[in-house]
Amino acid sequence: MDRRRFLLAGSTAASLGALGLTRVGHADAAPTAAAAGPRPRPTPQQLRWQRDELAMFVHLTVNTFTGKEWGDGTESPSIFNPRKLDARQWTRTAKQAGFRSMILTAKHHDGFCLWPTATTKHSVASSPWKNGHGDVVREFTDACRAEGLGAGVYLSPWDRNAKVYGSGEAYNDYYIAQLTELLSNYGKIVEVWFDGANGEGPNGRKQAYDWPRIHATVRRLQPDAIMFSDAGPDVRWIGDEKGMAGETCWSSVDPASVPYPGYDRPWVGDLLAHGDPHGGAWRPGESDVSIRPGWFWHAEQNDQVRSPDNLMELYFSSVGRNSKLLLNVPPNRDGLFDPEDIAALRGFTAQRTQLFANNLLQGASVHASSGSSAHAVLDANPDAHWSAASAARNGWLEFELPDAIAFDTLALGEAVAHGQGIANYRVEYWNNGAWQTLVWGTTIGHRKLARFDPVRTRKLRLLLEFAYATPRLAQVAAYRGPDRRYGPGHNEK
Ligand code: FUL
Repeated sequence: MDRRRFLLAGSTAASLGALGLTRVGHADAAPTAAAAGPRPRPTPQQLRWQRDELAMFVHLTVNTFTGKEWGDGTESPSIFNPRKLDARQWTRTAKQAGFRSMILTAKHHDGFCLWPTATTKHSVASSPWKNGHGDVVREFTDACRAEGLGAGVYLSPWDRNAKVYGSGEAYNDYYIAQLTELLSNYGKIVEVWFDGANGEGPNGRKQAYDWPRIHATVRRLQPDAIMFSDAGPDVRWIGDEKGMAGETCWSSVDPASVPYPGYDRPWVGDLLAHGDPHGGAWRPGESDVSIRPGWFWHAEQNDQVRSPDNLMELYFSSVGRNSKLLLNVPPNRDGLFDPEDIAALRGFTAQRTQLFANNLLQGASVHASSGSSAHAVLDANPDAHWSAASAARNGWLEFELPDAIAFDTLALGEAVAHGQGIANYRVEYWNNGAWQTLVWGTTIGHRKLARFDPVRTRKLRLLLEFAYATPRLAQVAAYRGPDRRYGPGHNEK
């Protein structure tokens, strides 16, 4: 039985809402009133950000040397000495693995700054690394540019070292001064990461952050940078640190539902995972997760680096659910990525390259319910797309191949430059003289991936059962993985 259809049969209005569905009787139902207004669309910066699909996080600070995950701010800068630090090794690894940008923890919760800031002595300038003349942010941003990667910075709002933390304006001034240094002295910054973790400072006080001023500083100094936090404003946290976006995942949210970073309510995780089809703000989700159990390097975790298979799982549950994967790879005490992590990334890349090498639907004739350019969905170009007739809120695409193909993976993509509207779809394949359901799903968004036991067919169709706006598809692709699970001789359906 199709478990999700069963679920829907007994769904309450609230649970349907969480799935991004309204209680519609069948595929021809009229759009709801909410669909009538203008729907949000990405800015060019948000679109670029999502199309990158893969970004790499780099967690490095005094914790790398103490073995802690959260420093308490009392660490001596004298322990920071990543003797062989080579940011080009990080960026080469990221580039070869197909990542498009990197984000460095310029300052984590312990308050230690990886650049020689004028705001505090608690920085690399007080460390033995390069006799206090080093600047990790400089080496990192230069190395990103040398590999053609975007450079981003994480600047923890929570600071367990700054004496002014928790004092109101004085800390906001301090934080903005640090932000200003990072955004003024290191060239183009593509993403600024605001962590929602917000505890007490050294004096036991919590800080009220001046978010409007912080955001305005970023916009003024780096107008193209994407700002991340639970509450955006440009992209949102996906609500967990497991690399798992909701199976239903809208890029839109209601900004009032998560008013500030660190806003903690029981339902917030679900809201972030799923988004909101009626939300007025375009704020796609970023899935941050570490390649190891910790965010920072710990020797005892060297044998717990995720396998290439596991990284593929993460790819499917993040990028493959309309999110972006921000994968953390922490440098070791020498300031280098470990061979274990590099090997895992190589395996991950080899699997992706192999799996997505050939869209087996190339060569199919394509027919559509209405609209134009149906063939464009076979093209890898995300700007070329099929659009149904503008009043349509459902539709179908049918693919007929000259010869049967065997495949076990499907990739769908909406033309999200125009927004996200598809709420419900089904893929069927022609099997023994009848259409048979292969996949049933809710949202599509930038990219939706599905894996299943291999099937063999000459005909495939995609039924768009309900959309809040004119259905527009940029991609429909079928792939056959080098599937070790089934092996030769597996009896294909
Ligand atoms: C969390 C932090 O507390 C972790 O240490 C890590 O930086 C992660 C990416 O975000 O909120």
